Amino acid sequence: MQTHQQTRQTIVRLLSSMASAKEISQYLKRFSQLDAKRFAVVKVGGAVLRDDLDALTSSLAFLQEVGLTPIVVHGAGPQLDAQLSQAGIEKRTVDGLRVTSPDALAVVRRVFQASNLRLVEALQRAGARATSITGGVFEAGFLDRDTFGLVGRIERVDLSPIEASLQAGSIPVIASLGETPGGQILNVNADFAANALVEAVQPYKIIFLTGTGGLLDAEGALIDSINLSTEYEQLMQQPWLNGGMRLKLEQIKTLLDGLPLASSVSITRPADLAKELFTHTGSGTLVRR
Ligand code: X2W
Repeated sequence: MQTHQQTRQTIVRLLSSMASAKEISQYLKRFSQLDAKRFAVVKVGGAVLRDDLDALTSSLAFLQEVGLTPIVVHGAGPQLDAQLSQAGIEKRTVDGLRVTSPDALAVVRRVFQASNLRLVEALQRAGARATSITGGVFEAGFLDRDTFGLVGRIERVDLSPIEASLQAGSIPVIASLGETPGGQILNVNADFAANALVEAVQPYKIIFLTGTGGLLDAEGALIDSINLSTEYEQLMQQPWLNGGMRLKLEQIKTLLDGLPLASSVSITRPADLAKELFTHTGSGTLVRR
């Protein structure tokens, strides 16, 4: 685990190796003119929490240091797979979503709490201020109870816990659990949660942090940009586009369709986040409408 000092050193080294000070300061100046409370929504996949926590906390702590406190929402897919299997609960998914029984939900809640705390504590150790938010944001209804069980579709987003955190200069770290008005907790796919947050916050930057660092083509090479208006139909027909990526691309399309034309989504890895935000060349996959 990195200390605050190590975090700063890592970031300084990273930035100086990839961009000129002039380039970075241009971006910092541009970003400082934006409303800092809606700079970015960053979705962190469970695989990133598991495999890349140091780079993740360094990158998020850096954004906070330069006054661009991100809004973070995270999943816990691989952690859930592991803990559910340990509890003897068989995995079943339909259309990429986990069918969630009452027994499974108990594990889901515990794993989300633990993953959330792990990230918050890692951020604090890296010198960042971070607030754990594991409820009170996503009001949800049942997606389709017969098919999925205790899985939610977000119907309303309450931004007040997020605003309170940002007001205090603290990174809101939000778990993708929903709750019905009647108080039933529901399992929500973290990409869905990120999309609902984006619609509510209307951030300048939408960032998905994944283990792969972007969308990969048939040969496993990074696709550095996708223009949905000309490439979407063709991409969706590719046999190599796997279920997870297909779902992600579909959701990004739905998301961007509801946002201003200039909006874009970046899919990158934690170590490349600063490069994506502060350099002309960027990193990962940039998806535009
Ligand atoms: C997801 C929630 C976790 C998630 C699940 O149970 O796996 C549903 O499928 P990642 O790591 O971002 O994939 N929920 C309903 O989305 O985590």
